Amino acid sequence: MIEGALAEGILARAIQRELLTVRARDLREFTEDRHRSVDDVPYGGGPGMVLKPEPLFRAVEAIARDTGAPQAIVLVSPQGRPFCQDEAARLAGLERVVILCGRYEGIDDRVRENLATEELSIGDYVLSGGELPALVIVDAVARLIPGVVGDEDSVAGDSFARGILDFPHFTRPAEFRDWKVPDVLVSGHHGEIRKWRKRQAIELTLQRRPELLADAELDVEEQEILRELMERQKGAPHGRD
Ligand code: 9D3
Repeated sequence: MIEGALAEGILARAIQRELLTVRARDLREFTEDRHRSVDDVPYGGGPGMVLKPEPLFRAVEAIARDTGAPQAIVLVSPQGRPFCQDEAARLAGLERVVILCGRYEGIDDRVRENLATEELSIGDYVLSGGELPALVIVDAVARLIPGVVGDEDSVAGDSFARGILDFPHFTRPAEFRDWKVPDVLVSGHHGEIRKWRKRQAIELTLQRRPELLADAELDVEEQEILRELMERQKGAPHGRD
Protein backbone atom coordinates (compact mmCIF):
# COMPACT_ATOMS: atom_id res chain seq x y z
CA MET A 1 0.00 0.00 0.00
CA ILE A 2 2.72 2.45 0.98
CA GLU A 3 5.10 1.51 -1.80
CA GLY A 4 2.25 1.83 -4.31
CA ALA A 5 1.49 5.38 -3.18
CA LEU A 6 5.17 6.36 -3.16
CA ALA A 7 5.50 5.24 -6.78
CA GLU A 8 3.12 7.93 -8.10
CA GLY A 9 3.16 11.63 -8.81
CA ILE A 10 5.03 14.35 -6.99
CA LEU A 11 6.25 11.99 -4.27
CA ALA A 12 7.73 9.51 -6.74
CA ARG A 13 9.52 12.31 -8.58
CA ALA A 14 10.92 13.76 -5.37
CA ILE A 15 12.18 10.37 -4.21
CA GLN A 16 13.71 9.72 -7.62
CA ARG A 17 15.51 13.07 -7.42
CA GLU A 18 16.69 12.19 -3.88
CA LEU A 19 15.06 15.23 -2.32
CA LEU A 20 13.81 12.84 0.33
CA THR A 21 14.07 9.16 1.16
CA VAL A 22 11.11 7.08 2.28
CA ARG A 23 11.40 3.48 3.31
CA ALA A 24 8.51 1.22 4.27
CA ARG A 25 9.40 -1.50 6.77
CA ASP A 26 7.35 -4.62 7.42
CA LEU A 27 6.94 -5.33 11.14
CA ARG A 28 7.08 -9.05 10.45
CA GLU A 29 10.76 -8.63 9.58
CA PHE A 30 11.30 -7.78 13.23
CA THR A 31 9.61 -10.80 14.78
CA GLU A 32 11.46 -13.79 16.21
CA ASP A 33 8.80 -16.48 16.58
CA ARG A 34 7.98 -19.18 14.03
CA HIS A 35 4.66 -17.52 13.07
CA ARG A 36 6.14 -14.04 12.80
CA SER A 37 3.39 -12.73 15.08
CA VAL A 38 2.98 -8.97 15.31
CA ASP A 39 -0.17 -9.05 17.43
CA ASP A 40 -1.78 -10.92 20.30
CA VAL A 41 -5.04 -11.01 22.28
CA PRO A 42 -5.71 -8.10 24.64
CA TYR A 43 -4.96 -8.46 28.35
CA GLY A 44 -8.29 -8.06 30.13
CA GLY A 45 -10.21 -9.51 27.20
CA GLY A 46 -12.28 -7.87 24.48
CA PRO A 47 -12.53 -7.99 20.70
CA GLY A 48 -9.70 -7.65 18.19
CA MET A 49 -5.96 -7.95 18.49
CA VAL A 50 -3.31 -5.71 20.00
CA LEU A 51 0.03 -4.94 18.32
CA LYS A 52 2.89 -6.42 20.34
CA PRO A 53 5.61 -4.07 21.53
CA GLU A 54 8.70 -6.14 20.59
CA PRO A 55 8.50 -5.87 16.76
CA LEU A 56 7.97 -2.10 16.95
CA PHE A 57 10.88 -1.54 19.34
CA ARG A 58 13.12 -3.83 17.28
CA ALA A 59 12.15 -2.07 14.05
CA VAL A 60 12.98 1.37 15.39
CA GLU A 61 16.26 0.10 16.90
CA ALA A 62 17.24 -1.42 13.54
CA ILE A 63 16.40 1.81 11.70
CA ALA A 64 18.46 3.79 14.22
CA ARG A 65 21.44 1.46 13.66
CA ASP A 66 21.10 1.64 9.86
CA THR A 67 20.46 5.34 9.34
CA GLY A 68 21.03 7.13 12.64
CA ALA A 69 18.65 8.04 15.45
CA PRO A 70 15.36 9.58 14.26
CA GLN A 71 14.52 13.06 15.58
CA ALA A 72 10.86 12.11 15.89
CA ILE A 73 9.01 8.83 16.23
CA VAL A 74 5.41 9.53 15.29
CA LEU A 75 2.72 7.07 16.29
CA VAL A 76 -0.36 7.56 14.11
CA SER A 77 -3.54 6.73 15.98
CA PRO A 78 -7.13 7.92 16.36
CA GLN A 79 -6.15 9.14 19.85
CA GLY A 80 -3.42 11.44 18.54
CA ARG A 81 -3.22 15.22 18.46
CA PRO A 82 -4.74 16.58 15.23
CA PHE A 83 -2.21 16.72 12.38
CA CYS A 84 -2.22 20.14 10.71
CA GLN A 85 -0.10 22.32 8.41
CA ASP A 86 2.00 23.61 11.31
CA GLU A 87 2.82 20.05 12.33
CA ALA A 88 3.79 19.28 8.73
CA ALA A 89 6.14 22.28 8.70
CA ARG A 90 7.72 21.20 11.98
CA LEU A 91 8.34 17.65 10.72
CA ALA A 92 9.70 18.99 7.42
CA GLY A 93 12.47 20.65 9.40
CA LEU A 94 13.72 17.34 10.79
CA GLU A 95 16.38 15.15 9.24
CA ARG A 96 14.94 11.70 10.05
CA VAL A 97 11.40 10.79 11.09
CA VAL A 98 9.94 7.36 11.81
CA ILE A 99 6.19 6.89 11.48
CA LEU A 100 4.65 3.89 13.24
CA CYS A 101 1.37 2.60 11.85
CA GLY A 102 -0.60 -0.60 11.77
CA ARG A 103 -3.94 -2.34 11.54
CA TYR A 104 -5.15 -3.43 14.93
CA GLU A 105 -7.79 -2.89 17.54
CA GLY A 106 -5.13 -1.37 19.70
CA ILE A 107 -1.40 -1.04 20.15
CA ASP A 108 0.44 -2.02 23.34
CA ASP A 109 0.52 1.23 25.29
CA ARG A 110 4.20 0.80 26.19
CA VAL A 111 4.92 1.78 22.57
CA ARG A 112 3.13 5.11 23.02
CA GLU A 113 4.76 5.70 26.41
CA ASN A 114 8.33 4.56 25.80
CA LEU A 115 9.02 4.52 22.06
CA ALA A 116 6.92 7.14 20.28
CA THR A 117 7.90 10.76 20.80
CA GLU A 118 4.44 11.96 19.67
CA GLU A 119 1.03 10.69 18.60
CA LEU A 120 -0.90 12.19 15.67
CA SER A 121 -4.37 11.67 14.16
CA ILE A 122 -5.44 12.96 10.73
CA GLY A 123 -9.06 13.62 11.73
CA ASP A 124 -12.16 12.38 13.49
CA TYR A 125 -13.22 9.43 11.34
CA VAL A 126 -12.43 5.75 11.61
CA LEU A 127 -10.05 4.22 9.05
CA SER A 128 -9.12 0.57 8.83
CA GLY A 129 -5.44 1.19 9.47
CA GLY A 130 -2.73 3.75 9.96
CA GLU A 131 -1.06 3.38 6.55
CA LEU A 132 -3.15 6.09 4.85
CA PRO A 133 -2.60 8.53 7.74
CA ALA A 134 1.16 7.81 7.53
CA LEU A 135 1.05 8.54 3.80
CA VAL A 136 -0.96 11.71 4.36
CA ILE A 137 1.76 12.92 6.71
CA VAL A 138 4.56 11.95 4.30
CA ASP A 139 2.80 13.79 1.45
CA ALA A 140 2.12 16.98 3.43
CA VAL A 141 5.68 17.04 4.78
CA ALA A 142 7.34 16.22 1.44
CA ARG A 143 5.65 19.18 -0.31
CA LEU A 144 7.41 21.49 2.14
CA ILE A 145 10.89 20.25 1.21
CA PRO A 146 12.51 22.74 -1.19
CA GLY A 147 12.33 21.54 -4.81
CA VAL A 148 9.65 18.88 -4.28
CA VAL A 149 6.86 21.05 -5.64
CA GLY A 150 7.91 22.71 -8.88
CA ASP A 151 6.55 26.16 -8.05
CA GLU A 152 7.77 27.47 -4.68
CA ASP A 153 5.28 30.35 -4.85
CA SER A 154 2.44 27.85 -4.96
CA VAL A 155 3.65 26.30 -1.67
CA ALA A 156 4.21 29.66 0.05
CA GLY A 157 0.86 30.95 -1.22
CA ASP A 158 -1.03 27.80 -0.23
CA SER A 159 -4.04 29.08 1.59
CA PHE A 160 -3.45 26.73 4.50
CA ALA A 161 0.09 27.99 4.83
CA ARG A 162 -1.56 31.29 5.85
CA GLY A 163 -4.44 29.66 7.69
CA ILE A 164 -7.35 30.59 5.43
CA LEU A 165 -9.29 28.83 2.65
CA ASP A 166 -8.42 29.23 -1.03
CA PHE A 167 -10.25 31.58 -3.43
CA PRO A 168 -12.24 30.15 -6.40
CA HIS A 169 -10.33 29.35 -9.58
CA PHE A 170 -11.46 29.56 -13.20
CA THR A 171 -9.99 28.78 -16.59
CA ARG A 172 -11.23 29.08 -20.16
CA PRO A 173 -13.79 29.19 -21.62
CA ALA A 174 -15.03 32.52 -20.22
CA GLU A 175 -18.57 31.23 -20.69
CA PHE A 176 -19.55 27.57 -20.25
CA ARG A 177 -23.21 26.44 -20.47
CA ASP A 178 -24.38 29.94 -19.61
CA TRP A 179 -22.09 30.09 -16.53
CA LYS A 180 -19.74 33.06 -16.79
CA VAL A 181 -16.33 33.56 -15.23
CA PRO A 182 -16.51 36.63 -12.92
CA ASP A 183 -15.87 39.76 -15.03
CA VAL A 184 -13.08 40.99 -12.76
CA LEU A 185 -10.92 37.93 -13.53
CA VAL A 186 -11.31 38.44 -17.28
CA SER A 187 -10.70 42.19 -16.99
CA GLY A 188 -6.92 41.99 -16.55
CA HIS A 189 -6.97 44.57 -13.71
CA HIS A 190 -4.39 42.90 -11.49
CA GLY A 191 -5.04 45.11 -8.47
CA GLU A 192 -8.77 44.42 -8.66
CA ILE A 193 -8.16 40.71 -9.16
CA ARG A 194 -5.93 40.52 -6.07
CA LYS A 195 -8.56 42.32 -4.00
CA TRP A 196 -11.39 40.09 -5.32
CA ARG A 197 -9.45 36.92 -4.46
CA LYS A 198 -8.72 38.16 -0.96
CA ARG A 199 -12.37 38.98 -0.42
CA GLN A 200 -13.55 35.61 -1.76
CA ALA A 201 -11.05 33.68 0.37
CA ILE A 202 -11.97 35.55 3.53
CA GLU A 203 -15.71 35.37 2.84
CA LEU A 204 -15.52 31.60 2.30
CA THR A 205 -13.42 31.16 5.44
CA LEU A 206 -15.88 33.26 7.45
CA GLN A 207 -18.82 31.19 6.15
CA ARG A 208 -17.36 27.70 6.41
CA ARG A 209 -14.42 27.75 8.82
CA PRO A 210 -14.72 30.88 10.97
CA GLU A 211 -12.55 29.26 13.67
CA LEU A 212 -9.57 29.48 11.29
CA LEU A 213 -9.67 33.28 11.35
CA ALA A 214 -8.51 33.42 14.97
CA ASP A 215 -4.99 32.29 13.97
CA ALA A 216 -4.91 33.38 10.31
CA GLU A 217 -2.04 35.54 9.05
CA LEU A 218 -3.93 38.40 7.40
CA ASP A 219 -2.33 41.46 5.88
CA VAL A 220 -3.80 44.90 6.58
CA GLU A 221 -6.02 44.84 3.48
CA GLU A 222 -7.38 41.41 4.43
CA GLN A 223 -8.04 42.55 8.00
CA GLU A 224 -10.04 45.47 6.58
CA ILE A 225 -12.05 43.13 4.32
CA LEU A 226 -12.76 40.83 7.29
CA ARG A 227 -13.97 43.75 9.44
CA GLU A 228 -16.29 44.85 6.64
CA LEU A 229 -17.67 41.33 6.06
CA MET A 230 -18.26 40.86 9.79
CA GLU A 231 -20.12 44.18 9.98
CA ARG A 232 -22.31 43.09 7.09
CA GLN A 233 -22.92 39.69 8.68
CA LYS A 234 -24.08 41.28 11.92
CA GLY A 235 -26.88 43.21 10.23
CA ALA A 236 -27.94 40.44 7.82
CA PRO A 237 -30.63 37.86 8.61
CA HIS A 238 -29.28 34.48 9.77
CA GLY A 239 -29.56 31.06 8.17
CA ARG A 240 -28.41 31.68 4.62
CA ASP A 241 -26.23 29.05 2.86
C1 9D3 B 1 -13.13 0.78 18.23
C2 9D3 B 1 -11.94 1.49 18.72
N1 9D3 B 1 -11.14 2.09 17.64
C3 9D3 B 1 -10.32 3.19 18.21
C4 9D3 B 1 -10.94 4.52 17.94
C5 9D3 B 1 -10.26 1.08 17.07
C6 9D3 B 1 -9.44 1.52 15.93
C7 9D3 B 1 -9.97 2.17 14.83
C8 9D3 B 1 -9.20 2.50 13.76
C9 9D3 B 1 -8.09 1.23 15.93
C10 9D3 B 1 -7.32 1.57 14.84
C11 9D3 B 1 -7.87 2.18 13.75
C12 9D3 B 1 -7.04 2.48 12.58
N2 9D3 B 1 -6.81 3.90 12.43
C13 9D3 B 1 -5.61 4.41 12.58
O1 9D3 B 1 -4.66 3.71 12.82
C14 9D3 B 1 -5.46 5.84 12.46
C15 9D3 B 1 -6.41 6.88 12.21
C16 9D3 B 1 -7.83 6.86 11.99
O2 9D3 B 1 -8.52 5.84 11.98
N3 9D3 B 1 -8.45 8.06 11.79
C17 9D3 B 1 -7.79 9.24 11.78
N4 9D3 B 1 -6.48 9.30 11.97
C18 9D3 B 1 -5.82 8.13 12.19
S1 9D3 B 1 -4.16 8.02 12.48
C19 9D3 B 1 -4.21 6.39 12.61
